[in-house]
Amino acid sequence: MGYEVKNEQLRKWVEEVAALCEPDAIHWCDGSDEEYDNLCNLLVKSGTFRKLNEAKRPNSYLAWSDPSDVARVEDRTFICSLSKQDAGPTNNWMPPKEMKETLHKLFKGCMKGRTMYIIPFSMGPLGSNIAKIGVEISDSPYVAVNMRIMTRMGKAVLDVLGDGEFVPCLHSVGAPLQPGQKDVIWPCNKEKYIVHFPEERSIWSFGSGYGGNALLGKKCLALRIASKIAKDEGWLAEHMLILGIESPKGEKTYLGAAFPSACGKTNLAMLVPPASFKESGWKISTVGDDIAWIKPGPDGQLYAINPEAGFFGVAPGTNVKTNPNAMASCSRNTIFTNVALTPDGDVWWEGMSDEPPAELTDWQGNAWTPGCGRNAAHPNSRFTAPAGQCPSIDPEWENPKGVPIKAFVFGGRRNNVIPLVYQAFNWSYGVYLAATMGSETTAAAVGKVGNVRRDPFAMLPFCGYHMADYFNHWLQVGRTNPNPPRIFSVNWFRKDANGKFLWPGYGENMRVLKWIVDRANGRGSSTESPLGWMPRYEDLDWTGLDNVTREQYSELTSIDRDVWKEEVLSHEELFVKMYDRLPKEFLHIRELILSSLWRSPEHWEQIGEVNPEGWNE
Ligand code: O2Y
Ligand code: MN
Repeated sequence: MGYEVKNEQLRKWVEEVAALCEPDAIHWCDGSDEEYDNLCNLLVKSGTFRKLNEAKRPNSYLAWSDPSDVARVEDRTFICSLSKQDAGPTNNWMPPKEMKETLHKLFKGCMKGRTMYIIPFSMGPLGSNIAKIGVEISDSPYVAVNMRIMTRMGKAVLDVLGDGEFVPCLHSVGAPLQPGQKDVIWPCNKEKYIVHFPEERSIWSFGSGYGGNALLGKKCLALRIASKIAKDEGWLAEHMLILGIESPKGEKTYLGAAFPSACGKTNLAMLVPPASFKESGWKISTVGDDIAWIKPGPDGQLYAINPEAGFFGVAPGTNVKTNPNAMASCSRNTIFTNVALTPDGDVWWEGMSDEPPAELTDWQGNAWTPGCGRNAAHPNSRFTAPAGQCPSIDPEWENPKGVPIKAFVFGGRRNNVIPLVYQAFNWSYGVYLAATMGSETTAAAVGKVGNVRRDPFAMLPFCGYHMADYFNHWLQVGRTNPNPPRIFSVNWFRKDANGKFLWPGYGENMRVLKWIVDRANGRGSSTESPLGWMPRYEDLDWTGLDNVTREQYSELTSIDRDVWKEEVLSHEELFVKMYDRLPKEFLHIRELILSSLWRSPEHWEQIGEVNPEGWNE
């Protein structure tokens, strides 16, 4: 041990794990630059890492995983609460005792021939009262170096921990080495278990070395375990980016936004405003791209921190036009996983440039040329980059108190049905809209609700307890807060009858954000729709954008009453699964939406409302 460890419980746990896993050596990570360099050199020597061209990509490395270990394994992810009911119908469950027996058998001797790394880490700025400390024990040096980027990691964490409590996170790639056996470049096991014990607040992960399965601070601790802690303690652990928006007058508004994967979450977190907005002084800043921990502050407002210190971003599709800030973030000091290698020792992925390079080595180590019919990079290939390198990083991103949240935004990927943006009438309506968000799995016919994969709050794979209890928890947060953030729904992906996107997206989303900021601060014009408050065409700032016509906007914001009746009925498919714990509010809100959809055009004339763009037809 390179330093003294005062925490008795930690020393005892490490001894127990060592006795179970039988590693050849134990390395306590100190988090220093020297240690990081040594581990990267070790990974280069073992063939897991390739050092990239220092002139093009300073201090950066490329890893190629085993083709069977490329993503999170939801079907192997378990919430082992004491009672099955507490895990709920959307999580895999096994009795904790039975699961521990299975895991003990798998972990017995699983680190033979390997070094066991003790990785102390803080989720959140060191010492923040919102932060939590975990210790990951892993037999993967790849995990140790990624954790150094993704979290605050090392000896300083143990100094803050003292003899306090930590979340034990045990990880093994599940590939012991016999004496003299040569290692493979990406050790893993075909049997995988990602297991959470929410009452005990511990995590066991076996068999995978990849991303969310192995970097246990991220999805496992910061979402699944933290969501349970948050429910017990009265705060929120959310799958949300955190964004700052500064007006030309210097007013700063922060919002949290939740999107399922493949909805442009990283792009929104690092949005570059259109030229006309930049010229008039609007600025966007990034606090976090994936996870938010949100707690009521002494003034009753909700404050959010990003518990992470790095980005584990999807590479394909990222380029200097779609996300220049992400490109700058991974320009140096970055670990790339499963992207392609250029002949001059740099990286490439689909969508990085209009023209692919003439030749590459693909993510499986094979020669690749354009038109060969294969992807050069895996679709889930990643960059692990320090958040502090992001040009749009917010000056307050490491403020231990967090940033005050004025609005929550929820979005899915829907071809039709969901309008561009609307504001929920109140907190409970907002919780309902977030609970019913989702993405189409197949293209829906025009005027039809397609196959929608509901992903409540984008938390379906990440909620560490019963999803209906989670809805109730959100309702309770609203009840106990005198002025909760305003809640909005957005849909950047609506298409016309020819299948063409109606909204330009990317930086142009700023126009919608500006309206959201005004509404969240109690300003901004809108009109009432059956779903909530919506901007009319003239309520958005169109300066510098002339290719969204009034007619297009009308289509983007229309609410087809018949389709919406179908949509509301389809909410039922999610709700029946959890009917025994479903908030009673949801049934009433559903009825209210249905009754609003039934209101006649004459009604709107009577109450003197201006028709918004098309929803009343
Ligand atoms: O495939 C993985 O292991 C990573 S998944 C991931 C990574 C970064 C941010 N979000 C996600 C996600 O699945 O939501
Ligand atoms: Mn995510």
